[in-house]
Amino acid sequence: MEAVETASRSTSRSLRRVGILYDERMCRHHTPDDEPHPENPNRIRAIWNKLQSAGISQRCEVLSAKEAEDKYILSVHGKSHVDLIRNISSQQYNSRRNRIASKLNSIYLNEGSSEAAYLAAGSVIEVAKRVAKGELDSAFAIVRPPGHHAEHDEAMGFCLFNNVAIATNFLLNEKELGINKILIVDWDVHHGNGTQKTFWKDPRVLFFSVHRHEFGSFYPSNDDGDYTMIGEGPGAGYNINVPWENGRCGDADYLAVWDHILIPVAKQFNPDMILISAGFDAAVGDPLGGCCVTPYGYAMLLRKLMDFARGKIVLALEGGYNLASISNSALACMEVLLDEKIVTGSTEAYPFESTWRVIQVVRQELKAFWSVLADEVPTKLISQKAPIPVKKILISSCDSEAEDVEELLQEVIRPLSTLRVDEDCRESASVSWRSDLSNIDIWYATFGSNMWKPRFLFYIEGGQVDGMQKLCSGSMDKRPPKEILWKIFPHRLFFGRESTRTWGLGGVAFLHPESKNEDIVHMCLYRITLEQFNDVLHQENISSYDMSSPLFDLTSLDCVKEKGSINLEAVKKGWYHNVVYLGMERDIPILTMTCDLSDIENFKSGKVPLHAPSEDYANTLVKGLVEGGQLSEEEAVSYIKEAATKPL
Ligand code: X5A
Ligand code: ZN
Repeated sequence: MEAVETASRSTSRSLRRVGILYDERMCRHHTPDDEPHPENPNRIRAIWNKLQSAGISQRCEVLSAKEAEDKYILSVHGKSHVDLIRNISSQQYNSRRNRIASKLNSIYLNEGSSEAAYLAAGSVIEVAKRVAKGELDSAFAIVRPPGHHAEHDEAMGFCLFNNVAIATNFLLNEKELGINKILIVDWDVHHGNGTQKTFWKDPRVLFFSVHRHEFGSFYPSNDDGDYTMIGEGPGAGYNINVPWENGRCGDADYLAVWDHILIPVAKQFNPDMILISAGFDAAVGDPLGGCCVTPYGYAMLLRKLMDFARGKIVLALEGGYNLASISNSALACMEVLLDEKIVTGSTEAYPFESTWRVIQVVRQELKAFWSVLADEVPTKLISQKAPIPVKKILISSCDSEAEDVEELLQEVIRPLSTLRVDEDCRESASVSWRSDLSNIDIWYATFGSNMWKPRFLFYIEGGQVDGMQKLCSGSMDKRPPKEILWKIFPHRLFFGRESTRTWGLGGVAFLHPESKNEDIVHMCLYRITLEQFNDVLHQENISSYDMSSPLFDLTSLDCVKEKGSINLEAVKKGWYHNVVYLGMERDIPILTMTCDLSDIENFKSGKVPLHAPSEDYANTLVKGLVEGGQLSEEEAVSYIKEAATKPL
């Protein structure tokens, strides 16, 4: 029976047996109120749909997820962590879940999180086992939540269990599988801190991670991902970090690292199996990554690894937040696993000078352990470099680029013309209103934490500033404000509401929408486009509104000039849904966003509490005011204090 069935299928199936695992149950992990979040269920749905419509899944063995057994998870995580993740979705945690999540770094939890976490870990075990046994040649596990940031006792960076680390230990511990040496390649744009720590002293596992680092300022924002972190004791030399100094790295940079570090070392290490922490957030168009690896680039990176471990390769999804980019990248990888398209060619662009510098320091650091790294990289090669990125590095943890995705794609030759990022990675529905409103400038007048410029820039560029719990998606148009101006207005500043996700306990700033002569408020005005203003409004008033049409358009602008303020129905639950007109400055309207008059009544009656700001929040306001040059630190502190204590 079995033989007959296999034979009849083999016409459509690939000669190579490739496994693919997808399971809808992993979509049940999502934000509690379905607030928008980059790590959302649509990521794996998008990949799965793409692979189905491209006819890929039909040529693969399709597997469904299995929950990991605790004993396997415990090979990586502590008991208390496993207990927490197992129980977090149970009823008795209903009231505590959000509080627990808010204490963790970049984590949300809901009633589907436990099951998804167990399934993600179990799925990577499942495909890895089948590849190890030879039932499959290679496989891709389309899992979430991702895993590589999760540490022994800590969920972080959208990760609950470290899926790849758990599967790696599983393979090593099942002795009869005959897998004694494993190469983990982590090409997610973030450092795989959890995986690194798991195998820090373990020479059976060669952990290789290439990631944005920017001298410790890119997430997870510490020195763990530095090139000096090479492992310890018997594991010394078996941990290799390639830390980018800047964003915008693309195919040429990654390929140079492959050719001059990873591939030679892989040859010498000679792994029995390769696991790839396959995040696609270094892909062109990713909102968090700010890099520009094309699907063709990913195909090349994978192709070069297929020559090792007799092609026994498992890919496990990690990050990747642009649905079109991750789908196309995953498709390109699947075509490599199926070995049906020949991937050749070269990229036209050169690596950055910084890339060659990083390659050299990594080789220097590790040459005592890997003789293949001993030689100097030929000067002739190093002289082939792209200009240094022009954009200066702020405190930024995100560097999403000003250029358009299409423009970036022009930089590389794409031999596989079908494998390109669709135009609609700029989000399909929203089109014409954006170009219309992108030509209109307004002054966005800020009175809260947005007065501090680095903070405000995250609403434009995306990412999150240190100490901020919430991640900003940024604006679609990432051009910085054209001008900044400070001004005083006759309005009342006050603080209300009990706590926020971003700042914890304490009130946040509001502006009384009506003016009064005895009041003054210091405001920082940013000249941005009306399109950007819409994206800021959206981020300040988190809701499920999809931005297929603008929140505030030209008609609203006319209306607000006439009436003084306008309430935005689409985001009426947001705290800053009232747009207030503050006059003109050099023929450009000044707008701000705050609560509406009915909220003022509720604050006055005590129905909604007035509340002094937290220290962190107040400090951010002071920082903004002082950097803006309007007030001395002392004056700023007392200005905030007065606003926080004077009755409404
Ligand atoms: C798996 C992954 C990113 C976390 C970023 C938090 N995590 N700001 O890509
Ligand atoms: Zn990532």
